[in-house]
Amino acid sequence: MKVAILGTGALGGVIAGCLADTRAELVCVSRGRSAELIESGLAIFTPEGPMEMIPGERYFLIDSEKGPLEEIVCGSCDVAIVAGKANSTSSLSSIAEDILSENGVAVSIQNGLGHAEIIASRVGWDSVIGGSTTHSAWRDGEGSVHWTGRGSIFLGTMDGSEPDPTTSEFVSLLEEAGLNPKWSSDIEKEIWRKLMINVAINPICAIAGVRNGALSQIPELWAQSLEAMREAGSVARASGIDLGVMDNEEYLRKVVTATSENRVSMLQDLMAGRKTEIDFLCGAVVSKGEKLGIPTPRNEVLLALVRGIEMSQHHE
Ligand code: KPL
Repeated sequence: MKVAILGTGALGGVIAGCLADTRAELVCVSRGRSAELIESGLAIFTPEGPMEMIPGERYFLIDSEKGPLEEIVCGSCDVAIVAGKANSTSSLSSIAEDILSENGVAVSIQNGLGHAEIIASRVGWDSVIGGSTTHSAWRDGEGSVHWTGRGSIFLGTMDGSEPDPTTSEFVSLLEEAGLNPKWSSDIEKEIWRKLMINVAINPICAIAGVRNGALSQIPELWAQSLEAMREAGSVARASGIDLGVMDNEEYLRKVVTATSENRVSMLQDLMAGRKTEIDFLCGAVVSKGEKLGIPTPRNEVLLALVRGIEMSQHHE
């Protein structure tokens, strides 16, 4: 099976590194300086400590800034995993369109809402599966990937149907790679559950400039997080998502405890002067809330503040 990782950053790097230990053929897509950094190999620090080095010969590297895809990879991949930042989904979807074989499937494991729709607009709904992940990772300035927490990769068809043969083989491959895949008959629920965590943790830790663990040490921050999460849950339910019985506080505490030493991805983006994923997180909650008549004042404030910080860093 040939798998393309579109956006070989922190999480994409974890996936590439784990798949490198399987029989999969790998194509890694990265951009500019990030591509240069992994040209000769990809270093991954596992959650348990030891570092694994994946030699550059183990994958076919594409620098997406260097013009059109090489003929040799066009139409050749069985799976395209969209793992880049939320803002790159459109450009990565067009690569997915070119790189996938006829029966190939594309899956987004990114944070936020709306990725499946963007990907489907390029490859068609029949070739899209939904995804979400609870693995956590960050990448340092030398391009090394630090896998900070083992989690799962949730996958599921958008209409809840059974997986096709390519998708089933892909799930087995992720299992073999130790990435702990979980098939879900309600993938939208998993995407929303992850969104609820992201709106609770990402903007607040990014604005305060603290590691995730600070949320449980500062009661005032904890209260803001829970409120942002509650609003997202109300919007999810009003959108028809069956979240089931969910104890927000218990769920948030579990994730914050497991990732207490993490600098949330939004904080890393701000520290590096990059645009954040705020529009796909609080922005998505606010706009869906507006359409459904559900007030989301906490998400509105967080959206405004993060946009303000982005502007202060001279982003257009
Ligand atoms: O998804 C994450 C992120 O940093 O974007 C969490 C789960 C909050 C871990 O830091």
